Amino acid sequence: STGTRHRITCLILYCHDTASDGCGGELAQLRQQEQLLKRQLQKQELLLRSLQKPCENHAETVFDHAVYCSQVYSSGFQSSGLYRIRPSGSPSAVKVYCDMTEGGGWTVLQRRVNGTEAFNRSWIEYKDGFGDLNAEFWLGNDNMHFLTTQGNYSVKINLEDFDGHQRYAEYKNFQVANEKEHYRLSFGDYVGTAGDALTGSYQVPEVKWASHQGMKFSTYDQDNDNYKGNCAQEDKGGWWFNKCHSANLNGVYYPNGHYSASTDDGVVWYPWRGWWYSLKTSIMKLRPEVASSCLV
Ligand SMILES: [Ca+2]
Repeated sequence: STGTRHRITCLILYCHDTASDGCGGELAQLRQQEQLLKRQLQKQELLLRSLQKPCENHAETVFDHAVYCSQVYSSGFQSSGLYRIRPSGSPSAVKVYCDMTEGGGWTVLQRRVNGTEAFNRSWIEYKDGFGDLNAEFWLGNDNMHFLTTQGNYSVKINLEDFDGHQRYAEYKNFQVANEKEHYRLSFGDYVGTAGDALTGSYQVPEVKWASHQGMKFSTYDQDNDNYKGNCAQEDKGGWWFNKCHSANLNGVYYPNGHYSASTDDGVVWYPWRGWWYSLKTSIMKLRPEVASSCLV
């Protein structure tokens, strides 16, 4: 880098003295090279710091060059935990939990593991996010919007029941629109073992009311669903309700799985365990589609 800087200085002087043609091109090329080296140096310094202090809290470091966790991962940070990244369009850096398992580089959007956090929250709470990033939380609808509009993202949903069985559902091109559009949800093709709850296509006649494709977000204090009543109020959590749902991962946390209630208000993924079983674990996480194929 010092060599490059020296050459730039020499060229500036030379060009100034001789007013020679063709200098501009070389100068621009060198400046580009200098920027590249600076970025590489920044990455190396971050990596070095992490190696020197493996227990350092990464959440104090802003990864300015990282707009999602997979970039943190490819910079050499391969332990799951808290990081500060800066998604494009986001007015400030965002503290996120990066899940570096399953190929690494997942930005976690939602986590339910034990029911300590209440999910029956207001519009503003879902907008900004709530909970503890190391435990149960919702990352926030604004953050989800900034993250998912940066490119093509896949969402992976990891589910577990109270018998320790695990299933997953993965959707391509997962996108959350902005607040003006009520955080409307859209997603592409499904792969997985838990069943395609989001399209509601497991039973054709139900698609009309059970699909979450294109649905707006609703909370108890903002009803944007297709139901005459208020799904979010009845099901006690914010979600992309239709009339009302075939998946509601923000429902009431029941500690024993099977439950009975006046309505299907549990942590539900219908095609796997039905409406009257509330799951033990739910994790929703994002990764850019291009990176996922490169990271394997
Ligand atoms: Ca309604």
